[in-house]
This record gives sequence, structure tokens and C-alpha cells, in this order.
Amino acid sequence: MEQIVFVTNNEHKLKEIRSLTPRTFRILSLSDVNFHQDIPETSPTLEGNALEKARFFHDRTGLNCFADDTGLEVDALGGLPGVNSARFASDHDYYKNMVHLLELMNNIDNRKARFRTVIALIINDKEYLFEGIVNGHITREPRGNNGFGYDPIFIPEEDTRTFAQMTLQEKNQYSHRQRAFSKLIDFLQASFS
Ligand code: ITT
Repeated sequence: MEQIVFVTNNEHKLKEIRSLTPRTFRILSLSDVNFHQDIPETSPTLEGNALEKARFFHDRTGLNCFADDTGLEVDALGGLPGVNSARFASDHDYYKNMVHLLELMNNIDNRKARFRTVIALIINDKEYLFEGIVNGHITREPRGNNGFGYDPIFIPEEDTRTFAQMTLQEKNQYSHRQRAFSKLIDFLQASFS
């Protein structure tokens, strides 16, 4: 069985990725490999941050790994919060960040947005990037209690419910993370089978 470390401190991302992983792979968390250092995220792009997180871990352990950097990009705000999604109003306070975005968009009719995930993979010392996008729009108020982050205010264009009104499996059908991760899995299966 192939083992690979997911370089994240976000339990929700870990749960989503594990739910998408075929039985032939085993996803290890940072605590599974006893890695507890603070991981920097200083780049102005999702690609740069995903690579920075994966490289930071790989440089210190030599283990095969991948990292996910995700942003919510709102058209009318020129792509904000984008790479700053985790700290738009307040660091990792999902509720405050969501309310801040809704307030900024109070008088905006163009609600178009997309989630974009970039996954950086380092395997056998080589680096690869995979991207996943889901287009949709921002609601006027939060709906639903599932998921995390901006899920209560994002409706993918393929559905009428927010991600937070969906089960994990339903979100997985459309999600940015699923789209990026399935490319990674296809790549690993093609390269190492
Ligand atoms: P790691 O860097 O440790 O992986 P993080 O939460 O800091 O975890 P990001 O830097 O990628 O991850 O931050 C992206 C933010 O965007 C995250 O904190 C959420 O607020 C939001 N986000 C990411 N994926 C999301 C999803 O699937 N649904 C809703 N919001 C999401």
C-alpha cells in the first residue's frame, strides 16, 4: 500500500481527503508522523503556498507528501479573499471571515465566485502541481451546518444548496478539493502501478 503524508493542520481538509482516497493508498496526518512544527505560508499565490508547505515538510523529513492551498475567489472583489481566505477578517475564525465577506458584498449584485484548490505533491524528490476549481455564487446569508470555512455561503453552479447544506459525499461530487485530488490520484496510479 502506498503511504503519503498530507501536510495540513486542518482537520476538515484531512477528513475530506481521506473520504476521497482509494483503498490502495493510505493518507498519513502530521500527527501520525509526529510532526508538530509551525508550517509557514508566506507566498502571494496558492501555488506558492502549496509548494512552500510541502517543501517545508519534505526538507525536514524526506517523506513523500502533498499540501493543499485553497482560496475563495469572488469576481466582484477582484479575486478576494483568494490566498487570504484563512485570515480575511480574523485568523482561522470561519464565522468572522464569512460575515466580513457578506458585509463587503452587501450592495453587490454580481455574486459569482469560485473555490480554487492547488495541491503540491512531492514524490521521490520531484514536485508536481494539481488544480481543482468549482464555479458558483455567494449567498446573501449563511445556510447549513455541515462542512467548514465559507461552505455556508457558497452554492456550486451544479446545485441549489450551499456546500454546508450537503453531506460530505454530496460536496465531494463537485468540490474544488475533489477535482484537484482526483488528478493527483490519477497521476499516482498511472506513474506507480
Ligand atoms: P492548512 O494550511 O494547514 O492546510 P488552512 O485552513 O490554513 O489549513 P488554507 O491556507 O488553504 O488552509 O486556507 C484556506 C481557507 O479557505 C480555510 O481556512 C477556509 O476558511 C477556506 N476553505 C478552504 N477549503 C474550503 C472548503 O472546502 N470549503 C470552505 N472553505 C474552505
